[in-house]
Amino acid sequence: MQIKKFKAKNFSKALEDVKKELGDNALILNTRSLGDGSSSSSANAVEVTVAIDRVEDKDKPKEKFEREETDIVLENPTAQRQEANLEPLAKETDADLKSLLFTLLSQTDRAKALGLKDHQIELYKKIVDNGVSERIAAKIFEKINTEGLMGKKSDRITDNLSARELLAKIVKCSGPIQLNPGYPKVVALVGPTGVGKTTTIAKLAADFSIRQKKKVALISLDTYRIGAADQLRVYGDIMRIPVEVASNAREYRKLLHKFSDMDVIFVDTMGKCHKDETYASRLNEVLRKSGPVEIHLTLSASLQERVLEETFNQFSPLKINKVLFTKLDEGLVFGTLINLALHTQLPLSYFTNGQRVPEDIETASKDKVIRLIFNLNQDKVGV
Ligand SMILES: Nc1nc2c(ncn2[C@@H]2O[C@H](COP(=O)(O)OP(=O)(O)O)[C@@H](O)[C@H]2O)c(=O)[nH]1
Ligand SMILES: [Mg+2]
Repeated sequence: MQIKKFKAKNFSKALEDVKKELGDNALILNTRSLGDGSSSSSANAVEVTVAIDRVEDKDKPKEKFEREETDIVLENPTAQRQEANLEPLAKETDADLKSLLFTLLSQTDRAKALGLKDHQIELYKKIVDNGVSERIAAKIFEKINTEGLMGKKSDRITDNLSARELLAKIVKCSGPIQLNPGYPKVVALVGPTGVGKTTTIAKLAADFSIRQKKKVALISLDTYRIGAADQLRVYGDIMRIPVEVASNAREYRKLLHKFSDMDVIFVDTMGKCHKDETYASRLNEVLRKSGPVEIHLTLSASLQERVLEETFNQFSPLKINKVLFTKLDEGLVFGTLINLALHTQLPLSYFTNGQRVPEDIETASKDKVIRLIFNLNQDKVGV
């Protein structure tokens, strides 16, 4: 790989020179103005630095500049999972350097280097600024540009719709909790302290008991004996539904037996410290080994992606079934929902978006995720 500088009167002339000499495959690393930028200051007022594979005879066909490839196969969940560990596909020594340079570029230059058309760069930025990983965004545009989605030509509106469609494919939603015929459905919420598990259980319990007229019981699994079940008791008293506390597997199984004529049993969990590495496996002992249970990992949309991934990893000994996102009202970026969906390969169950019990909860939907990422409000369907 070589680095080459081009000086010219202005950027468009410099880019014209780059294109003339190196074709479309040069990667713009940097641009800067020389002198004070006034037209009279210097004949060569700007400088554009580019990276190229090697200087070629311009009449020869140019080799394609290899950029960091991001091959998320959107239709294939197994492949998605594998690709989640993004390894730069360094086929040759040069590739390492290229990928390093690629990460040093500005977001716009990276978008350009990915071959995005001008009207796509704005859309790319919008998606990435809202937290969708660049790896996913790059793959989306690669698909748009290679497959001509929807059989239409690429323009701002078509590409916007295609991007939404492709992003939506990554997210899976489970729909509301399905009850069992004739025996209780057991649903446990696990997750870090403070994400909103107890509040969410109160919302769900209200929905099933008051709106759907089902028989609901609540169990607080207080394995640390810290007496934190009071909050749940208050909700139980208001809704007139039974609340019990279990401190160990034996007590928990007794309660499951006691509530065997219920339609649904919600299990609230609490842990003093989720850094405790044995926590998830201890919960597993109690929850999984006591009969069928649907475990919803409860995560707050206001947490950073790194924390969300770490939490998911910490809780994965539990064999989580679904992910429930709380505090959407406090989230700043929502691309994390897509990134995490790809990382975990788990369906989303519910979203909560406020502290009000029972109102602030809804069944998770792809549509909502896309509206959040594209900043579209409820009834605005345009682009
Ligand atoms: N803004 C907002 N706050 C929430 C939401 N859900 C729960 N909370 C608040 O988060 C705090 C912790 O909730 P709690 O249910 O006790 O969390 P837990 O420790 O996971 O059981 C409380 O102040 C709740 O009112 C939500 O969707 N949005
Ligand atoms: Mg709680």
